[in-house]
Parts: sequence; C-alpha cells; structure tokens
Amino acid sequence: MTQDLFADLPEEPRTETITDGALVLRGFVSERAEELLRGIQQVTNVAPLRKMQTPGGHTMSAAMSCCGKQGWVTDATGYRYQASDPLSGQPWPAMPEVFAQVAKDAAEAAGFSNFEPDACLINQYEPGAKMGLHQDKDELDYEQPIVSVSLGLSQVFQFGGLKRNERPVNVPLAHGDVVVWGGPSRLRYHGVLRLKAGEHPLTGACRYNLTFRRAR
Ligand code: MD3
Ligand code: FE
Repeated sequence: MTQDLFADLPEEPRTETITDGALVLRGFVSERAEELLRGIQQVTNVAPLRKMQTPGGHTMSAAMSCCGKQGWVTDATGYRYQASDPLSGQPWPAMPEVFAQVAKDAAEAAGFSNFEPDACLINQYEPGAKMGLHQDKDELDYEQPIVSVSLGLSQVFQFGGLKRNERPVNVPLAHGDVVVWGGPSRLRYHGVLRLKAGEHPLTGACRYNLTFRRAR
C-alpha cells in the first residue's frame, strides 16, 4: 500500500499581507481552476474577448470581456460601467455560479462578509501584454473590496501608493492565487508588467485575471 507521508501535516499558511488591506490567498482557487476556466469559456462564447480603446486613443494590450449585471468598458468617450455589451447591445452574460461563490468565499476569508459583486471583468494577457499603473475608481462605493483571481501563466503585479509617483512593490501572482483589496488599499495605484512567454497546462500561452467588483 502506498502511504501519504504528509497526510497528517498541517498546510503551510498561504496568506500573505502585501500592505494594510491587501491580502494574497495563495492557491485559494487551485481546486476550482478548471471550473473557473470553463466559466470563462462560456462567457466569452457569448461576449467575446476584445481589445478596447482608451479615451486617449490607444488600444489596450489585454483583451477583455465581462459578466454580471454590470460590465466595465472603455472607448473614445471614456471609462464606465454599463449593463450591456457594446459589441452586441445585449445584457452581459450572467456570472457563472462558481464565479460568484469564489468571490464571496475569498472576501469572507479576508474579513469582508456579504460581498455580492455585480461585475466581473475578465482580462486575458498574451505574451507582451501589460496594464500600466492606474486606480480603479469607476465604482460607487469604495468601502466595497475588489477580489482578483489569477489563472494560467504567472505575471508580476505592481502595487503602488495613493499617488502615481510612489514606487510600486512587485508581487508575482501565480495560477490559483486570489488577492482581496479593501480598506486603505482600495484606491492604490496598481498594474501588471508585460507577460513573459510561457506555456501553462490549463491555459496555454496566456494568463487570465478575473476581477470582481461592486460597481453600483
Ligand atoms: C488594487 N487588473 O482590471 S488585478 C484591472 O492582473 C486590473 O488584470 C490587473 O488592475 C490584472 O483593473 C490587476 C488586481 C487588482 C484589481 C483591482 C484593484 C488590484 C487592485 C483595485 C485596487 C487596488
Ligand atoms: Fe485595476
């Protein structure tokens, strides 16, 4: 018989604090990753991933889609949340059950009870794609946390201060990691460095990031 020598050992603590109000839950969704990826496939079959235009006239390097009651969009007229997909004019697809559950569980683990996101932004990064330092401030209530889920290739997350000129801290985010941002961290500048080429067994040559927000 094969015995598991580690069966009785406690799991190492996998919760890391980046700064006040920002908690990394390492591997929090490892067991639900394939289910989450099926959810991404379902949503993007209906609301395809697309590279949106910034108000400044640039094309974002990450491809995006959304699900839930509200979706985040950007075009020549600005950034905003809206209930319909501009590509189809139809409401965004509903959040898959596993998305809503993961968001609630992660918020709870970080001390935010009753988090009920109305928006989930799906970002897909291919090698070379990045997101420059920015703040998330298109939501109504900054008391609500944001939950982010990383799937596929690892990417370096940059966590800055409340002013753009503050030097950011680099935090690599790997497949299955979840970060909860709330309280004093909610309005910090953040971004991700260019994705390096690689292959992940479940996603191939890309990283997905899900961000759950309460927009309205
Ligand atoms: C910190 N996405 O979609 S997720 C975004 O990896 C975004 O796709 C990055 O920034 C990504 O807006 C980072 C982590 C994240 C999301 C929202 C935050 C960190 C945050 C809001 C406030 C502070
Ligand atoms: Fe952001």
